[in-house]
Amino acid sequence: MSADALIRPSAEVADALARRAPVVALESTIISHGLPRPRNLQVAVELEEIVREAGAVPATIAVLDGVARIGLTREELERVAAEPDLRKLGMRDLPPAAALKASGATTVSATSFLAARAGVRVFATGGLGGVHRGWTEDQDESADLDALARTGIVVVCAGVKSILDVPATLQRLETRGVTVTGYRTDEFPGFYLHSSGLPVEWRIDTPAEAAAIARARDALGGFDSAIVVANPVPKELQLDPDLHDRVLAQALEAAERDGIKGQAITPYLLDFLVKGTDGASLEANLAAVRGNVRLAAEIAAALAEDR
Ligand code: PSU
Ligand code: MN
Repeated sequence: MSADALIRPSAEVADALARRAPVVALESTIISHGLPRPRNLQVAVELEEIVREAGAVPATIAVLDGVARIGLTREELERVAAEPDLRKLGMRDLPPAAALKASGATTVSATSFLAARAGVRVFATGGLGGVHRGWTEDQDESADLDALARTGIVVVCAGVKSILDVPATLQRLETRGVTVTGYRTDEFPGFYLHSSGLPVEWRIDTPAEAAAIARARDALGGFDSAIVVANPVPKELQLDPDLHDRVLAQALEAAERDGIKGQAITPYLLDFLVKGTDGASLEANLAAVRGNVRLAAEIAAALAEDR
């Protein structure tokens, strides 16, 4: 088995990579597990369009029948959006998925790993996974953090999901050597919220600066870690902070009562928030993702310039 047999870029993505044209990786777990149907398919298509409008090639990543696909056709996107019980694949799930010819949506950890292996340098998502509240008991820390600590990619996100223990997550990112920057902000974004209220040490104001940081990392050598570009949802599109805090408290209580743990907890909490806010959290989530995808395309273009 060779990597070429297991990681397959679409013809369009392969061509763009060969021409050194800008490519943006997109994850599929947000489609399959993070958003309600049938809106999820619409969003998946819309995100690819945003990348194209900004002059880059989208590469939505998923594993289909054991092969990691870098760039999906419309039919394949439909499959990811519609298939019930599609697996959620983190980085550690990639070997069994490949060997057993399974299919699944890829999380931030698996998507960044596969994107980097395929030569894609920029990746956009909503909010990163991280350290869960109650981590002292459950030790639940998303594999996203470890993957980002050893994958040389630029990941554009609206911070980490606000369902998490955000200060603990930022601490882990520091410990694991992941570079964190705030895009046009001095405060770390709060996913559904414009700000988490926590400071971010490096502020950048242009896609060119993000690209320059990635180049500097590569030039220094020895770094195989991600650069996080934390891009806040615009204030006018954020979820109402009071509503956020109230419904999140209910969601955490319900998860505890229902004994939800492990891989199921993130989709459970996100879904609870969508229902408990009458869809307002979904709109804020989508606004954040759209902005991240657009910015990722601009950074990919800036990185492509000097080649
Ligand atoms: N961003 C979103 N919605 C999501 C996710 C990210 O706006 O659903 C997904 C990502 O795939 C991320 C995953 O990797 O949630 C984290 O899951 P866990 O906490 O189980 O590691
Ligand atoms: Mn987890």
